[in-house]
Amino acid sequence: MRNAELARIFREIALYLEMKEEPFKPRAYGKVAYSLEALGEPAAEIYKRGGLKGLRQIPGVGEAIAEKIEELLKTGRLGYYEGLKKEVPVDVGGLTAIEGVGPKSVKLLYEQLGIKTVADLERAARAGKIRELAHFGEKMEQKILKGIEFLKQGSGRFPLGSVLPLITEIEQRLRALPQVEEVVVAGSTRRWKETVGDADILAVSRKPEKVMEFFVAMAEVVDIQGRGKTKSTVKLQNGMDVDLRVVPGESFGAALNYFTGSKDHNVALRRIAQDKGLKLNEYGLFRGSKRVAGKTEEELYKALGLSFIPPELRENQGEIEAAKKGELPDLVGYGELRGDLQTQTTWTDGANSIEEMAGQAKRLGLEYIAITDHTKGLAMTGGSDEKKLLKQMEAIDKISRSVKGVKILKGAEVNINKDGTLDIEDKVLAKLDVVGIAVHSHFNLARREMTERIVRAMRNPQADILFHPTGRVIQKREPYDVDMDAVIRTAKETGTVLEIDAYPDRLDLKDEHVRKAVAAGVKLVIDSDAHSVNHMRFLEFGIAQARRGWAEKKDVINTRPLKEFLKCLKRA
Ligand code: DGT
Ligand code: CA
Ligand code: CA
Ligand code: ZN
Repeated sequence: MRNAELARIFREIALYLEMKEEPFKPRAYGKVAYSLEALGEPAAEIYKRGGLKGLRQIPGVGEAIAEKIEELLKTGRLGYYEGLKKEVPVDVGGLTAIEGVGPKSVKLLYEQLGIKTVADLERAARAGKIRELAHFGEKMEQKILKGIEFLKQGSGRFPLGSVLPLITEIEQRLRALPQVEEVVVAGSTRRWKETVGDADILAVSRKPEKVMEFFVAMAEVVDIQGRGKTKSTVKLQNGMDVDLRVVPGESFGAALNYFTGSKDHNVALRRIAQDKGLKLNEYGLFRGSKRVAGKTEEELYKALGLSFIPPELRENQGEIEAAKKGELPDLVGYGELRGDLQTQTTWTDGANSIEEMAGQAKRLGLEYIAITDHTKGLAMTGGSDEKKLLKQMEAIDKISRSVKGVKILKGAEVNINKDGTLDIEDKVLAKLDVVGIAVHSHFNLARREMTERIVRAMRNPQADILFHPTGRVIQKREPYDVDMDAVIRTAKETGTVLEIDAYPDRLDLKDEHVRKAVAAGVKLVIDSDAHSVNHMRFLEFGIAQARRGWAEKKDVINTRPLKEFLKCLKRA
């Protein structure tokens, strides 16, 4: 059983326990789901190596949960989970994915209308049955329908973060075959799009039949959609399709370029080739029947009179014109971050202690990490009030005396109240090293009110960084209705930093907003928003997002050494 599947089951257990209004337990199971998802290796491997004791090393996993993981790994089933499911036999994961529908609503909907699936709910809402229920009403009915529509738009696509580990694993398996000379993942995955429709893998081999034979026989394959000598498509257990193409070495660059896309980028490149009297396709760049380039992408771009365009920019959004003039941005690089400015710990809803988070930052080669637990407005996470925050500052001072090699900054993720004030007093905020502010409530304000609220909060002299500026959660929650141009203007005016939240289902700012912010000269940070040590490696998704938004190293202030970073903050 894969980590993603284990995580799904524990997340459902958390939802069922919340439905039963059990205290504490839902959060504990939720944390385990988080940890499993972000684990660097399969839990099955950990179990094989270290048994129950090994499993208990996973953050948030105690004895009882370790035994449950064991049961799942050994039998593929879990009695406890099946018992919960029997009481309320519904698609709790699917239903709660709809914005505004929580576990308690799911229970009511099941008990009163027998609703088990999203399709049932949609039917009932369309028939006007939801508005008749106590606690629901017509507004809620409309909201549910809107939420279902939103989910449908995203269906069939997968957040990159949820499928990249599997895609990479398949890539590595193929690379290990003796018949394979080279393997690269192309398509939207190589461009680091936030969601992918299917995975496109390219291999160089002189024995394509053997490679295809291996590919279609992989354990995850549930259906072979097509099988040819050089091209096959399979559907995996998780519902995602994977295309594999085997090409000869001399056209590898051209094939890689073609299958990396985007389609619009390809079309524009082909036009440039035509203007030069050349022909470009997935086999190479040709003058008549003579191949003038195609072995590498570098020689291909060069032959077209362009500088090399990094995959993250290939969306036909001006990159070709810039490459022609030699004016492509010098993108911020993977591995260039020196700090992480948003992390949560066991002080609120994180799975790891301050020491553990700092230790992980150090292992990842970071020089500084800010601890930014939630504040009191987010009561369900045990958010800090002034007193607790001061206590945490003392704790950090103490821990800092023993933890060497990484600077622990005192921070907070402070809630922006409905009126744009903050939920922690300024004089306490002034004692912190770095203050992040974020919207966590009243998501549905009208555009003007929401914009004024956020702008007012940004004008607070204590507010260094605006965390996840639009609040969107990919395929789960739409961004709040806010005028991003006004936010970007205010950031510039006040020196407030905008965050790119690297957590793979947020990636907020999105690429086009990053690009606008960069153009306006606004400072950015890339943060993991880690709720467990395993989440810190998500930083690379944030770097990819920054690159998709044309950001350079100078635009991202946590590429700088600590002192310089701190000088970039408003309060410095
Ligand atoms: P996705 O899968 O929807 O996330 O997006 P992509 O970009 O991976 O698209 P996909 O898988 O349909 O095709 C992979 C690449 O192959 C695509 O980025 C560009 C190339 N390609 C596919 N169809 C066409 C086409 O009709 N014309 C051109 N020029 N290129 C195409
Ligand atoms: Ca694709
Ligand atoms: Ca494809
Ligand atoms: Zn949190």
